[in-house]
This record gives sequence, C-alpha cells and structure tokens, in this order.
Amino acid sequence: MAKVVTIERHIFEQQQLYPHATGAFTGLLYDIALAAKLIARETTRAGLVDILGAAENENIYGERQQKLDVFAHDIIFRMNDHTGRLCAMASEEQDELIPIPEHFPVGKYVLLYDPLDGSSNIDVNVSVGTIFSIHRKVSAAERGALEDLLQPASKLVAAGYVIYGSSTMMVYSTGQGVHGFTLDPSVGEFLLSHENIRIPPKPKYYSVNQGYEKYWTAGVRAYVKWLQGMYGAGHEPLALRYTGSMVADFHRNLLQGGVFIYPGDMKKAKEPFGKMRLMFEAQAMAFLANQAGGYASDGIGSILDIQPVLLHQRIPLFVGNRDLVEKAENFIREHDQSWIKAYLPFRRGEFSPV
Ligand code: AHM
Ligand code: MG
Repeated sequence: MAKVVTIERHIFEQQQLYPHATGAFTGLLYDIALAAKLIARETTRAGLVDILGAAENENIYGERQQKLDVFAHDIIFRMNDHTGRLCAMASEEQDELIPIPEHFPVGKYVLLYDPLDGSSNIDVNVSVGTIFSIHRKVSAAERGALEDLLQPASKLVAAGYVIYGSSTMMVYSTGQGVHGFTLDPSVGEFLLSHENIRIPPKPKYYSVNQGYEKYWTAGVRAYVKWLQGMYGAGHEPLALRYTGSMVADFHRNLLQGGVFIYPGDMKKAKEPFGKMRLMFEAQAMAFLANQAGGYASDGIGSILDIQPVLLHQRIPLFVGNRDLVEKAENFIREHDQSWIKAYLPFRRGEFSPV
C-alpha cells in the first residue's frame, strides 16, 4: 500500500528541514488547512442555504445568510487571531491592516489572504478558491505594521491556495517545491496527492478574458494572437480555458501547462494596471509558479521583485510557463511603449489618488 501522508505530517516533515524552526509556522499552516475544511463545508452546501436556513431557528438562519466571502474571511481570521503566531493580518475583504485583538499574544508572522476568490462563481456552481501568503515580521512594532505586510513576494516564507472544486485541494509551498493535498471528506483529512508539482514544459492552455480584447493594448493583442498560433509563421494553437476564478485557471495551468493573463489595459487611462491585487492574488501565484519552475510578470519584469506600496494595489499579471510569460514581455516591449510609460510610475509605487 502506498504511503499515506496527511498535510499535518507533511508540514511537520518540512519543518525538520529548518533546524531553528519553533513549530509556530507549522501550526500556522495547519490552522489555515483547518479553516479551509470549514470553508469547504460551507461552499459545498452553498445552494442549500435557503432550504436549510428556513428550517432552522432565526439565529442560525441569519448566520447562514451571511455572504460566503464574508464567512470565509471571518473563519480565517478567527482561526488565527488567538494563536500567538501572527502579529497582524490583511484580507481582500478589508481596507486596512487587521490587528490581533489586544487580549491575545502576538508572534513573528503576518498572514495575507483572499478568503474566497472568484466568489461570484458560487451562485453558478463553478470552483472558487482561498489564496494565502505569509511573511515574516520585519518591523520593530510589537503588534505589526504595514511595513510587515508590504513586502515583495521574493521575501515570502510560504504561500498557497485552496481550490473548492470537484474536490477540495490545498496547494502550498514553503520554498521547498509546490505540494498538493486533496481533502478526503470521509475522514476529514487533506492527503498528499500531488508531490513536488512542476509545470509541464509543453503547455496546453491560455486563460484570459477574451471578451475584453477591445480594451487590450496592441502588444497583448499580438501576444494572444501568437498563443492562438496566428502570429507570424504560426504554430499549433493553445486551447483557451477561462472560468473567471483565477485559482481554478491557475491550478489547471499549473498541472497541465499554460499561462494565465489579466493584462493592464488602456480602458481607463489613469489605471493601466488591470484587476488583480498584488498582495492578495498575484504575489502568492508568482511565488508558487516560481517554485514549480514557472514565472510571473507584470509584463515588464518579475512580480517577485516588486516592492508594494498599498495593500490593495492592482497589477497586470502574466503567470505560467516561463517561456510563455517571457514572450508576453517581448510583445509588450515591442508594441506597448505608451502603455509602459503610463504604467511605470505605478510600478515604482508613485500612486496618486485616482
Ligand atoms: P474577486 O477577487 O473579486 O473574486 O475577483 C478576482 C477574480 C479572479 O478570480 C478572476 O480571474 C477574475 O476576477 C475575473 O475577472 P473578469 O470577470 O474581469 O474576467
Ligand atoms: Mg480575489
């Protein structure tokens, strides 16, 4: 019989690779896995909310009516606010740094999370996901400061996501490769199902909202034509897959090879940076892609090196097979000098109120 590795055992074994580890980090990952199980329980019952709620008492009914992304936000916060492992948190669902309540102890890490990415997909039964990333505290502030949250992705100590799909999977990296665990609902455990994931060298897919082509820059248009095998001499086209849930699209491309694109555009001349959030979405995916042999770029250079300035900063995102992402950079360099000029101040952190 094959060795059965639970996520707890795997996290513990990874900890042995760090001789000075105190176990705090191990506990933190385990708490995220536990929160993920609670969120999975609710997302799989999403369509039953009205039926079940009506049959139960007011209180529970009220709670069940809560939007699932708010529920997911609260669960992750409550699983991590009292453990003494974190000194602060930040969530896509909240504007500011989330402090650890005064009556709880603090620790040496910060957690950033997007509790339920792609949540508009819940109503139509398409996969959604939780994205998380962990930085080590760097400021002198005992209870954490923005400086601890606003670190480049190259400094991450861990990142990952949970995908609530046909099964629930948690995929994470602590800088020692990318590992995937599938939730066995009958025993309530995440079991190692995808060890040391590497993006396959021959990609199959590209993922982009093709409906917004109208707003793309010339470089992005040419690049996507190239992906379709219709640029220059041409080649076999990649297939298009796009769900509107980045976690699902990223996960597919991670396992089967491909590129996820959410470009900056010229739709709003003052906001040429696309939709994805650097801190809650792009950093984690960039870290994972890099660990799996891939690459993430904003169209100019590596996402890993970008120094963030705002918690909710947005950024263009090209992530997947390294050669595909580098090709995007080439097209943008060649065709999009005016977009680059408009975007560069944001990349350097020179945000002005828009
Ligand atoms: P959300 O964080 O508000 O859910 O938005 C992020 C999602 C991503 O999961 C997805 O890739 C993208 O938004 C889809 O956006 P669009 O509908 O513009 O293609
Ligand atoms: Mg999101």
